[in-house]
Amino acid sequence: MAASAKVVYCLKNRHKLQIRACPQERGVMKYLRHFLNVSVLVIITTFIVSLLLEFLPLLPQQASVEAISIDTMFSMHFRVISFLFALIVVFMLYSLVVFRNRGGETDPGDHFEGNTGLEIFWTIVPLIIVIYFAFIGAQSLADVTRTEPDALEVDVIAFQWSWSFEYPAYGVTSTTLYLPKDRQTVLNLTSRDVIHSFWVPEFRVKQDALPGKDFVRQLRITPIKTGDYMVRCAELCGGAHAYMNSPVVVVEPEEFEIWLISQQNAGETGDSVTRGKALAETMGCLSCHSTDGTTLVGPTWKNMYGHEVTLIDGTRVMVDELYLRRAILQPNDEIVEGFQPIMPSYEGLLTEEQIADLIAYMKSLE
Ligand code: HEC
Ligand SMILES: [Cu+2]
Repeated sequence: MAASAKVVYCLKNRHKLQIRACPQERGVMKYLRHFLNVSVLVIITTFIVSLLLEFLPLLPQQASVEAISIDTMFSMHFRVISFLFALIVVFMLYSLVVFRNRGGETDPGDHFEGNTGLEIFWTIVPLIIVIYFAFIGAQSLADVTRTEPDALEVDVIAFQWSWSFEYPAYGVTSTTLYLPKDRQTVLNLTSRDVIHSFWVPEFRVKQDALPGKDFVRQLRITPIKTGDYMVRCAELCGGAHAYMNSPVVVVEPEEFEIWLISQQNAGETGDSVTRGKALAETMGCLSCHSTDGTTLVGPTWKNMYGHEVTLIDGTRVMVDELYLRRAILQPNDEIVEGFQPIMPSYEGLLTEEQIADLIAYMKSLE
């Protein structure tokens, strides 16, 4: 293009090109230089921010198969986010510095009427990216919910404010979730009271536990790293929600078998007090009651038996076996002074023998 033709083109397309200094050719070049500067800065910033996000320890360690597919999506999002961040921040800072008012500039800025080409571009490109993300999101969902035939079944019971884990195929109940490495475990989640949510950050996946037998929720985990983890509740569920943690231990398959056998034996042996102690742990009594004199959500069990207790209506009651029985089955009939009526009833949840074991354990705590 000859210089004069360029000037005419420039004038005609003034609004499209958004050129302040038109028709001088110098203006076009100046404008292009800014665009080049900004593009280079955007690329550099994107690179630095995504490196930072990649190498900062933002996520806990990857301890399950499910974590891998979720983290892959995370890092793709991090890269897109880095670019969007750079696009906004670089343009803003560049304009602030380079186009600042150097004094004496009182003219209003140029008026622009939009740019159809640019608008189509910035609609289509994000649309394609979002559709692509929806696609890999669906793929990842299929990955983390894939069912394997030889999965280990564990029934997880959530309650205020602890967890209980049952292995129905082995008749074992535990307060620690033991899992074999490299084998899929399917967790059947339920709640005894309000909504809780099962979450081990190292496994990434999370699922609510809902009250009611018809609302069993499943979560599948295939651990790939042995070690100690912690399940926490991810749904605000009352006073001690923040302390609703239980240990999760991932072991080699052989070690898992040994643990199962030791648990099965433990259930058969032991006297009433030992069984009662184990029961108080698995039923979650000890998340509200201490055995060493400290007051938790409920009264301590230390020195409880054989002493008088004051109820909220002022009456004094002797703590004997009958009182303990009532306290377990109809906890809200007699409320201990200074406490809230929040203890759940265990009517129908415990056998006569289990109630006797619990009472034997409470009697032993002096
Ligand atoms: C959600 C918390 C919570 C859980 C779980 C819980 N309790 Fe309680 N418990 C309380 C509170 C609060 C009180 C005091 C208010 C009352 O009397 O109901 C209490 C009172 C008692 C008392 C009377 C204590 C006294 O000093 O007179 C006994 C006995 C008792 N609980 C036994 C149990 C047993 C056994 C279990 C497990 C099977 C259990 N509790 C589970 C909260 C809990
Ligand atoms: Cu909870």
